[in-house]
Amino acid sequence: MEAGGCRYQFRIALLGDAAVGKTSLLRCYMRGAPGIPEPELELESAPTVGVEFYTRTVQLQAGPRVKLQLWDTAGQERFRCITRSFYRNVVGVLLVFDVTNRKSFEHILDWHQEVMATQGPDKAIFLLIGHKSDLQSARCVSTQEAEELAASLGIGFMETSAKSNCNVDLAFDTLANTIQQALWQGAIKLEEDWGGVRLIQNTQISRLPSRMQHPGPCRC
Ligand SMILES: Nc1nc2c(ncn2[C@@H]2O[C@H](COP(=O)(O)OP(=O)(O)OP(=O)(O)O)[C@@H](O)[C@H]2O)c(=O)[nH]1
Ligand SMILES: [Mg+2]
Repeated sequence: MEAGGCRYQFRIALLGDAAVGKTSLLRCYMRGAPGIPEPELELESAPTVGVEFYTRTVQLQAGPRVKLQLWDTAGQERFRCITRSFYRNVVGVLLVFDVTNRKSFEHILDWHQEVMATQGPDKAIFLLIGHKSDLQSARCVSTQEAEELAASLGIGFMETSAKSNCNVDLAFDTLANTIQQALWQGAIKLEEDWGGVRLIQNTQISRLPSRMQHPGPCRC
């Protein structure tokens, strides 16, 4: 994947209803980043305002390292005009619902449709996430029906928990590896006016995660 001293950056967004656990999932993933001390995991309790982003560099299965730029979006409707403006420039989307919240599952089609309408077909790679899998007794969406929804959309599915740190790294790794494969197979192409996949200089790759609120246009 390296070419002339450059590497790739994949821009990935987490989308889904308010309080499904997007921020907790992402912070749990960031705890595993190299060079970051692992504090006690505290699940997020404050709603996200607008959009926040994080970065983490990962080693993909086929060998290359890529920088993941991870966009955590607010699920609340009142921030939708902000979050919508980011859909076009992502290559990967984690579509997150809460396995104990039926409505959040039913809204997944809307989230998927919104991104597709912005991007056109075949641009973004999606992964459906059934989150809070630790809450088995409160579950109201079965694994089977979520698998069926994912199959009908032609996307992958995984269940995660930030509380028990279950499948968190696997979810992000799976999405990143799928993007990389699509890039190699030519299903996704680099385009100058599209921020989903970008070539970046080696010197710009930071192994430390960063975080910023309301970043505006990003030029990495
Ligand atoms: N049991 C359990 N609770 C979780 C898990 N992940 C998040 N939560 C709880 O779910 C609630 C919402 O979590 P957030 O991460 O803020 O949800 P969000 O999707 O980012 O919400 P918005 O930013 O408003 O869109 C909080 O009370 C968390 O503590 C999990 O894996 N298991
Ligand atoms: Mg949040």
